[in-house]
Amino acid sequence: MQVRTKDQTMTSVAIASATALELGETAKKIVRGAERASETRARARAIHAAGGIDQALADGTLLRLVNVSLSEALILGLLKQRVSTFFAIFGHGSTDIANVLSVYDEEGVTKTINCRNEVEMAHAATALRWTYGETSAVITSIGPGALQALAGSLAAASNGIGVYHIYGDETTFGEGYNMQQVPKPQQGIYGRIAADIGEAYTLHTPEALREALRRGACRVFHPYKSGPFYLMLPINTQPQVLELNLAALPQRPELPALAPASADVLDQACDLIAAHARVMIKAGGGTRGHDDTMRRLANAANAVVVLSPGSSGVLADEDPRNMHVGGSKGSISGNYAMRNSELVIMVGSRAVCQADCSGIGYKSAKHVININGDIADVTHYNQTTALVGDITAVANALAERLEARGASSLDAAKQAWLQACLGKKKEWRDYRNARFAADPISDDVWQRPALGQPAAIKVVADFARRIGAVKYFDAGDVQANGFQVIEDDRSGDTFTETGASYMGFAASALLSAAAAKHPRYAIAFSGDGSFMMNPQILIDAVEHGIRSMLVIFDNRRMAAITSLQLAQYGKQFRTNDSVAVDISQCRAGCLLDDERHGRGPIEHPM
Ligand SMILES: Cc1ncc(C[n+]2csc(CCOP(=O)(O)OP(=O)(O)O)c2C)c(N)n1
Ligand SMILES: [Mg+2]
Repeated sequence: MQVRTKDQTMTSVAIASATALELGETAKKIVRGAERASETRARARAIHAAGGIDQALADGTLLRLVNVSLSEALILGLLKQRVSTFFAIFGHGSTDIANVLSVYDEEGVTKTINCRNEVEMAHAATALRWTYGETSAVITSIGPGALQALAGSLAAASNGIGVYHIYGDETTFGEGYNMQQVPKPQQGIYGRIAADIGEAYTLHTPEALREALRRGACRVFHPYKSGPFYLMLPINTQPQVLELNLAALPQRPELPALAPASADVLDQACDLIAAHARVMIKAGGGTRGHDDTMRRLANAANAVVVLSPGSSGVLADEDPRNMHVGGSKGSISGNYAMRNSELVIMVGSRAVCQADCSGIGYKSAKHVININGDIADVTHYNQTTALVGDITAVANALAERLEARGASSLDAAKQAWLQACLGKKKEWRDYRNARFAADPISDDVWQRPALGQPAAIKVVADFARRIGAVKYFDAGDVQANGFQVIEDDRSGDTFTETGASYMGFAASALLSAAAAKHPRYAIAFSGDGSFMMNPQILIDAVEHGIRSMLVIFDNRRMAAITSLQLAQYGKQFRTNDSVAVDISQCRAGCLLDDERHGRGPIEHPM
């Protein structure tokens, strides 16, 4: 038997009383936690019942002054900007915000979509805004999850798509580098990396939320230069309670369309158009959605139009003024127009690879008229008449003045230019048709005849057109062949991620349908290499009941790079696969999903 010393006894008593005290504290915390949870639920119910946070504030069911955790305040702030969809993979860096979302989801105010890969969900959020105009937020943990989402957000940054990214972050206590921090004695490294890709704000203090969301709104809802905004959410500040005036949370900015205040610059542009016979319009990615105005401007200026991969459909495929895409992977007609035009009207284009870095474009150009909202982009070329502002506002004003002027002395020469371009368009058509009609070629990999990729893409693109499906294109040859093959009659039917050319975008983009209010039937066009980057969609599609199609153009190699290697160095190196994968077996997941939702199997085009 062991006899206790006095010290030991005292220690035990001390421990016993401390434990009793702690238990009391814990009990109080539990009661406070329960109270807070029920207040959270009451707020969520009020918002749901009123049909939105502004309505609940207006009818008084939601108090203006509330005491809430930073995590809940952030959700309320995003709701104020009409952001209620979250693509999430939670971790120890984001369980507090997850806990709040669980209540708001249950009350039908938010929708949180759990995903299997952060790159995939970043793409889904990008596709949601791009396709449907619906803004969402991506939520990750700290460290690897955040870095994966950050990598994926390059697609949003490159294509100018507004998305919120919320990452768990290191505590503001500065305890030294913890697990999943970058192991260096330096502050806020993740926030700094994110700020280099877009704009970032670290919520070091709960009260800073208002400023963070004001900056976020300006970036995410910027009228022509939107992009990802990163909110770094330290683990320790998430549960901190702040007093918040809900009415003061920044709203989504509503900005009027801008155009030059003086008509002089428009008259200068009209004079230039009248004085040149060979006029072309370069319709960049920014012209998406400005279809009517661009068609009007093309007619008024008696010009031909060269498209970017991102602006397919801005002019209808058959429109005689549509010369299709130009650049290094451009069309015969698009490149002819780019090489021979004397006056270039740039619209919503930032003059990158498919615009002119290929060296194909603008060898004969004497002057540029540039329509763009961004001062750096609008002044990209020398000899520019800069029409700064919103595309529809500016292009309509220009078209109106051109229409009022009527006939130009160069009309016959302008007509001859149009006819020359049309001749090239016919050449391009014939060139494409020959490839569409070509017999299957014998294929070493498959050991049997196989359809060439342009012909195969055409089959699927025609099917998409017939059923009105939205098309997503992945990187590689599939992408380049894709934007040469498709024949859209309006913008918004094709999304080809040419900004970053991120392998895995197309398959991941299908996940956007899980969040969209009115999802369209979607088809992802992916190469085998691209699909292997993000196969998670096969499970996420089943989990979230997505009805869509993933078509894999399987040449068992990363062909775009193989052909570059062959062209540059005469031999391929490590860009082909030796593993035979029967990708068709993956369809089981989709069929299972169809059965689960009581729908018939999807028509299969190939
Ligand atoms: C995530 C990512 N990694 C690497 C690249 C570089 N890259 C561009 S296209 C390509 C090959 C694409 O192969 P696949 O999807 O099979 O299409 P294919 O060219 O064979 O039609 C690669 C490796 C990229 N764009 N994105
Ligand atoms: Mg391939």
